Amino acid sequence: DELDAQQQFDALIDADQRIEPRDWMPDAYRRTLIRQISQHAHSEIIGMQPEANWITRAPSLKRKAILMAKVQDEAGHGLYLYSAAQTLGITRDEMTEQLIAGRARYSSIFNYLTPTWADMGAIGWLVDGAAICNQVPLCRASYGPYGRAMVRICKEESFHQRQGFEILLELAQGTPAQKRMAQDAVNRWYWPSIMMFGPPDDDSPNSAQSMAWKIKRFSNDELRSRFVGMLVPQFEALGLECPDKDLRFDEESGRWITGPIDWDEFQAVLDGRGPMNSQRLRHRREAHESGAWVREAAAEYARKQQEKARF
Ligand code: FAQ
Repeated sequence: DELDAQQQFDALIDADQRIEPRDWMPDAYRRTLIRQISQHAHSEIIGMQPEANWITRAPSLKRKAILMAKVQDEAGHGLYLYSAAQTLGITRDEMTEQLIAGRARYSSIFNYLTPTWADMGAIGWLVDGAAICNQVPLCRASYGPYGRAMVRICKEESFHQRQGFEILLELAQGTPAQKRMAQDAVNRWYWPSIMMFGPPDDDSPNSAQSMAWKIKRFSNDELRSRFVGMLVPQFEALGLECPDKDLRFDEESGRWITGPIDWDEFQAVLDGRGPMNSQRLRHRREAHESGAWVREAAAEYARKQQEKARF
């Protein structure tokens, strides 16, 4: 029977059909999805912090409203993704526990500082830009609930990217000091955003299997190359300089080749030694603890409603 089920699963994947929660799936497929989707959800939730840092200091009421909406969108993305992961048999409590205990991964990118307003522009342009490049192909991921969650998330990410680009454009066309601030933020976020795509292909243990299962559709390096290619004309439109002086288009492979990437820095951030790792986790833990009464009240309310419904 297991053999039959495996054949049916393989046939669905071959035919580019979707796997749904009630379908049989190999354990390793389930585990891989739980890993990727929960990491992705945690990234959205931790990813609220670098920008939330600027909500109270946004330079105008309009900017404040836009930034608040963006940070709320990220909370929403986290919730869809936790829900998608729950369809695979893990609970929200388990995932939260893994995150606040420091046992779960979330994107390296959210462990960097946001010292200036221009960082809000650089995050929107570069971080959301990288997120879109990586996530548009995930709309076709073989697991139904993940792919469907991605569709809406990508639409919102496009708006996020535009708002970041527009912040940078305004600064780049402002006073010399504002332009310097924009360039400085881009210099600090450029390389970390390049690293978001994950390790190089020959050092990416999960890629081959995830691509065979059609969870990932392109390799880390393919997506990274596509992303930097997209940035080139946008740097020009902004009138800012690309920090990668060695960036070039390779005719033969049809790919953009970046200068050397500091993979030691990437590894240090993954190991918890990035500039903001401990603060991000501490903040998440405190928020979880101070929200305990809300969870208790909600559970008690649900219990009372159920009791009422019984009579
Ligand atoms: N950071 O074998 P691979 C956003 C880990 S966007 C930390 O290549 P895989 C929007 C990887 O987990 C950010 N860890 O792994 C937003 C694995 O470790 P493990 C979130 C990383 O899974 C914008 C190991 O290295 N987006 O949140 C990173 O095939 C602004 C080996 O790597 C997603 O999660 C990294 N950058 O490929 C929100 C997208 N890269 O688990 C707020 C979905 C790799 O074996 C504000 N995820 N690792 O211990 C993916 O597409 C994939 O999981 C990759 C990694 C491409 C990230």
